[in-house]
Amino acid sequence: MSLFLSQSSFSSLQTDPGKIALPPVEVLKDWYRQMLYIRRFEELCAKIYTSGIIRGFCHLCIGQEAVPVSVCAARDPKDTVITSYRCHGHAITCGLSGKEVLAELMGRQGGSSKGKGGSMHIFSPQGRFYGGHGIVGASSALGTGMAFAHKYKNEDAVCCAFFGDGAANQGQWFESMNMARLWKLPVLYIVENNGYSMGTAVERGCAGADQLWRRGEAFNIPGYRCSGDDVVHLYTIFKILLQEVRYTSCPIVLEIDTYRFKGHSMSDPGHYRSKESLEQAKDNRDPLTLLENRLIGHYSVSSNDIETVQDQIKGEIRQLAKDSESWNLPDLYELDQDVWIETP
Ligand SMILES: Cc1ncc(C[n+]2csc(CCOP(=O)(O)OP(=O)(O)O)c2C)c(N)n1
Ligand SMILES: [Mg+2]
Repeated sequence: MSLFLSQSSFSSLQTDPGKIALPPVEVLKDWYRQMLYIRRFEELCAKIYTSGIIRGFCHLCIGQEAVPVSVCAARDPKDTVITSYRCHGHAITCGLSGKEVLAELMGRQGGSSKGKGGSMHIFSPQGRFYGGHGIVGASSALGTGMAFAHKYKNEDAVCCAFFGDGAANQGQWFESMNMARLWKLPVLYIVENNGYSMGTAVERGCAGADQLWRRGEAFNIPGYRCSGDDVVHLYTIFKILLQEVRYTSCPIVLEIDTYRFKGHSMSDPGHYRSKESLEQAKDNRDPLTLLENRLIGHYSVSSNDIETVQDQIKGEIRQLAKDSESWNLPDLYELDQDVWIETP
């Protein structure tokens, strides 16, 4: 295994996946199903939020669905995932059900954190998913600690630590990179560059905005950049980079160029970007449309087949919405459970 993949090999990988065998059409259809589920699920979250039943924060990943689906398709089951508050997609692809995520958002029993954490605190130790964190950049430092644990316990696992372009300015990431390279920790740092940190465009908030992938260079950490719209393309990249991190036990930075179609959170009116630029992105960069076209164009999947998947998901989400009306609030005794209370 190389230490490390050269930029030219990486670039050729982007046009020709080479040694990574592409999965069969049934697997690609399943990725389509997963991305569509996340999209419809989050549209439901938006609706329930607007009705006042989901309180607090709610950050949607609509437009970025290819990222969580591809990483979970490419990872080894023992690899861990940690991310920011924009976490519903990652939670679902790591194995949490729609009910466990939605009930958490609604503060109901059956939520992954017993309905006491909300949208930003979703966990699944069984799915090797460690949140869901509201502190910008926290996932870079916590992910480094998780990679330390993997190495210390000889688990042969890689930690996939996701965070945003805004978080890439956080000092804790730089301290983490120093330790990760020094101690040779198996962590893949993934900057999900969706163009904005709240309402601040990446060019306005980040020095060297077009080179976030190079921010590890001072620590001798290699970095790569790729587009995040095509789930198949992203899968091949995750496969290769996870292998590299696993066999070299050294960190790597991957910057993914993606785009969110909704506001930063539900309360964002989105005045910082024009309607035209948003519509253009929806027309040209939608991961669902890209995969749909690939399935129809290259794999001879019929439009009827696609419609069947769409109808199934619609039915599942409709049922979830109906079920959610009967979910109960946590019992009162839960109030002081799982909470650290200092006694004198
Ligand atoms: C340490 C810290 N500083 C500021 C905030 C407020 N804040 C919440 S989200 C956000 C923007 C982060 O943007 P980015 O990292 O690009 O992630 P995105 O929301 O685009 O996924 C900020 C500044 C916070 N939660 N934590
Ligand atoms: Mg961002």
